Amino acid sequence: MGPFPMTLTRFIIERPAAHPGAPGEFSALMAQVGLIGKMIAADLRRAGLINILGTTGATNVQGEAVKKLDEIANETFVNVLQHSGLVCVLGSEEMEKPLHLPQNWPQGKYMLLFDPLDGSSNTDVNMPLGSIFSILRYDEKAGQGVEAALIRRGTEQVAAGYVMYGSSTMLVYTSGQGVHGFTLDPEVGEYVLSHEDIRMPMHGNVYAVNEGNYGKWTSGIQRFVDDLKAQDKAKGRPYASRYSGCLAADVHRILLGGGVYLYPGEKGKPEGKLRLLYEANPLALLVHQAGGLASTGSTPILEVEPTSLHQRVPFMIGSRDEVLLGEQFVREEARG
Ligand code: AFP
Repeated sequence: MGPFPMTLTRFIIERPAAHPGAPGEFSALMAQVGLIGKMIAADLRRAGLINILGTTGATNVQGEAVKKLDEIANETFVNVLQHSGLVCVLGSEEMEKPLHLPQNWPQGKYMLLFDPLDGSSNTDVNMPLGSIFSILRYDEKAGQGVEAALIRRGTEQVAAGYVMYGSSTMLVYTSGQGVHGFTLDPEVGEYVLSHEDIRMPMHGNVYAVNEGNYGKWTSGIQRFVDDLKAQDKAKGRPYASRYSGCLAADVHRILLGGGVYLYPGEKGKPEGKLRLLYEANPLALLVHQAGGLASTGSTPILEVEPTSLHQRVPFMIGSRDEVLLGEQFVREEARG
C-alpha cells in the first residue's frame, strides 16, 4: 500500500492558516462543493442513458435556452447548500434573484455565487463541462439586503474555483494562498491532490476565442488576434487555437500550459457575454493567484465595480505576457 493520499478535506484541515476564518467551517463548505461536483459528474456520466439531455423548453434570465442538465445542476447546488447551515445566500446564473436561506441567516457566514453548468452547449455532444463558484463572506455589520450583500468586487472573494468534468473530474480552488487542483478518484469517491500550488507560465503559445465572432469585434481585438496568428516563427507565432466552448475547460488548459482566453465585447455589445460575478471574478482570482492576469482589456477584472447580479463583462485571461499584449492593443485602439 502506498502513502495515504492527500485528500481535499485533509489538505484544508492541515493548512488552517491558508483558509479564511475557522478552517472547520471552510473545509465543511468545500466538502459540500466537492459533493455537488460528484453528484453533477454522476449525472453527466449517465445523461445519455436516462433521458436528461436536451432543453427544458424554458429560457433563463440571460435569454438562453435552459438545458435539462442546467436545471439539474442548479437544483443540486441549491439542495446540497440549503441544508448545510454554512451558507446564507446563493446567487446563480440560472436564478434571476438571489436565493435567501432564512433558516441559515445570519448564522451561515458564507455566500456562494455559481454557474452550475458552464458550457452547457457541450452537454449533448459529450464534451467538457464545468461548475464555477465564488465564495464570499456575509458581513452582518454592513446590514445590507440580500442582493446588495452578494454584489461585491472580485477582490472581496474569500475563495473561488471550479469543478471540471472532463476525461476526469477535477476540483481546482484558491482561498488566496495559491491554487490547488484535486482529481476525483472514482474508485473511492475522494478528491486527491494532484496539482499542488499551480503556477502559470508567464507566456504561452495557445489562444482560445470564438473566432466566428471576428467580424463583430472592435479593431483592437481583431489586431490582437491577428498578431497571435501571424506567420512569424522568430516571434513565436502562430499560436495554436484551442476552444472548447466551456470556459472552465478552456481556462483550465491555459492555467496549466499558459496562453490567453478571451471573450471580448462586440461593436454593438461592449459588455460581451460572460458574467462578472460567477464566471469572470472566480476565474480571475484563480489565475491571479497562479501568477497570471485577467482584464476587461483596460481594467483588472478583480477591480471592476459590480452593479448587478447578472452583469456581463468583456474578458481576457491568461499568462501575463499575453494579457498585457491584449491590453496594449486595446489601448492603441482607444488612442485612435
Ligand atoms: P453557460 O453554458 O454557463 O451559459 O456558459 C457558456 C459560456 O458562457 C462559456 O462557458 C463559454 O466559454 C462561452 O459561453 C461560449 O460562448 P460561445 O458559444 O458564444 O462561444
